[in-house]
Amino acid sequence: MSEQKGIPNGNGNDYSASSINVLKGLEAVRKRPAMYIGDVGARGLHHLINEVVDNSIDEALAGYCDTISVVINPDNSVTVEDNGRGIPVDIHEEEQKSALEVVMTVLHAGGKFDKNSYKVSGGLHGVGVSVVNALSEWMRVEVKRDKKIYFMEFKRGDMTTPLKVIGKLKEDVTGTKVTFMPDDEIFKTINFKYDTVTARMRELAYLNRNVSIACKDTREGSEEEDLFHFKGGLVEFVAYMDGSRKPLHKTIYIEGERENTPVEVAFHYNEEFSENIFSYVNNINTHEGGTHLVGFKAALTRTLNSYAAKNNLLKNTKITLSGDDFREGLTAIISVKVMEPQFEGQTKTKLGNSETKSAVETLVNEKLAEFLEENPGVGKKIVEKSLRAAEAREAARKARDLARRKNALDSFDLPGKLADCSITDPEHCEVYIVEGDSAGGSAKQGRDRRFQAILPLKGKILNVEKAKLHKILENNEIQAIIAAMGCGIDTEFDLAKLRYGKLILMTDADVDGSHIRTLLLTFLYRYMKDLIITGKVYIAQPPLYKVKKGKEEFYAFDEKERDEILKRLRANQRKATSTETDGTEEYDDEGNIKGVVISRYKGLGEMNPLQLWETTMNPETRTILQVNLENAADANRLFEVLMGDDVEPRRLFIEKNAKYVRNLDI
Ligand code: 0RA
Repeated sequence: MSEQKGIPNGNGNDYSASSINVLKGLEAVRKRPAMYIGDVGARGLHHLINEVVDNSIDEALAGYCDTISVVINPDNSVTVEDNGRGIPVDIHEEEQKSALEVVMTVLHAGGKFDKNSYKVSGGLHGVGVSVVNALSEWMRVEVKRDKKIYFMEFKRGDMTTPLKVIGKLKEDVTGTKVTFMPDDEIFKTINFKYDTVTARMRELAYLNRNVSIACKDTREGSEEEDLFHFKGGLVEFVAYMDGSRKPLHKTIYIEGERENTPVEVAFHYNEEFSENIFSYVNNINTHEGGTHLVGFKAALTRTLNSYAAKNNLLKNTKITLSGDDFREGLTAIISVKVMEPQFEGQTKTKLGNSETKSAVETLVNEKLAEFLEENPGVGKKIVEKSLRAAEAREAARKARDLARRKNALDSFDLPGKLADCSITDPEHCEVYIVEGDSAGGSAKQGRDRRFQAILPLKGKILNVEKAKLHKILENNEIQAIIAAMGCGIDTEFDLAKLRYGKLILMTDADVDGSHIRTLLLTFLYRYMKDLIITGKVYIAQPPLYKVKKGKEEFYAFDEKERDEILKRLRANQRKATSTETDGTEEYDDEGNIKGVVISRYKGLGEMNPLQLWETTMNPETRTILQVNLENAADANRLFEVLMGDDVEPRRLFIEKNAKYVRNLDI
């Protein structure tokens, strides 16, 4: 997960009817980039790389490419190279231009060549390399084909060097090399983050075990490289997802094709309790699941239940095993290829194709039954684990009933310490979850009570990564959060019942604060994931420093801002002293301006209500960070690393990210 500033994405276009039809081709892309790549922030920027790589992956899926490299060059341009067939260079009949030029300059041209491929339509991916070309200050393409090296160059989508041959090859090697410089007229930032690039490349390498992907950052001072090639594919991916969680048995791997749909599934059970299923369609993570996920769950429940019955494993118990019981401690990856995927849902990441459900369901039913026959030991372990889950579920139900009787979980009975707002339309209100009673007090006094609610929390909440659901539900702080949000949790989660449009976490800018924030995020991630997926979770950014000179006060959110304020004050001072003639020494021994007091806020509680409002809560002036599920696989691992058993990976993570501490919020 990563964060983006909580300001609207895109480039502020208004879609007035008159301008829509006039624009054609790549000009349209430059006019409304957000329509093609989602936004013009960091996310959209990195999408450019993914778009080019997706084309290479398509070559790999077609069976022609097994090596891809992604290099961030010293000037921050990016080179993506593959050993596929190379983009065709012959004259394209319809357009009377070389195919290469068409692919680079006509929207969605890629698909025209190859109808039998698994292209993604509707989602963000699959818009074509021409979009990347349109949004690049320049782009150079080299194609190796017919023992020749062809070259072409573009500026902001326009061809500046027509097709030419720049070299001859002795051997019949083929491939495509694309280098592009993102256009800083379009993007808010053109600074690529190596970690964001590798997260996606690692994921692609796990999903496509025949492909090796090399990544390299060659920018001065940040040199790094990685090679991703996982011959075990999804089986290795499951292990990666699990981090230090211990599997109960060897990973089950199922592969096959039903109804023209290639299906691949890998899963195992671990000693923990959380359910971690990741589903992909054409290499795209379907956060919201869909028919492939439904098919998998149905097959799992059905096959395991009939296996348990057939082998008399439920003899001495009255318990019936539900689907949830069969998914406790399950880590699974489902990857399907769908020719014409239909995406639905809030974020267009939910697969709608009904034939995919039966494809996955039939294949998994069949192959899992076979596997269990051949591995009775594994079957027994899984059923036993599920029985324990069912018992715990029963205990959780009792705890929940108890809690409900205490009214803590009922949405109409709000927790006593919640200071609610007066407006009731969720769209227009927000809740601050605040660390500690004293900060809670300041926030209550400082807020705009019409639309801002405050929920103070006492101390730490439970680490949900390590606890069973019934224990979690007994925790007072968690009960208060659930009750205040009103939307339920887990299988009973209902976004429509959410009482606030924004959930803002406000913790101290110290180690404890960041720990509490991680605990809260872990809870939200595990039990109210849709809040994160739909972008409703934010992190408040209280200032770190106050600079005071006489009656004037300035707030700084980091060291850089603090130093800028000091510089400004110093310049003003100099101006003032040069016109005065008394020659008083205005600086102390360290060169600081006299009369300036810098204080570092240790906690939110140190700010008075007005200061808290001005710096952190006033929507007109505050900055809040939106929590995004950028890469589900890595977010999952991150929580495991931060909240799980192993100390060493946690230490390494914190060490590596120490310099970004203010952004450590996953
Ligand atoms: C159109 C047709 C063919 C391949 C490609 C495009 C292609 C595009 C990219 C972009 C990056 N790497 C790529 N590799 C291939 C089919 C070529 C044929 O039929 O020979």
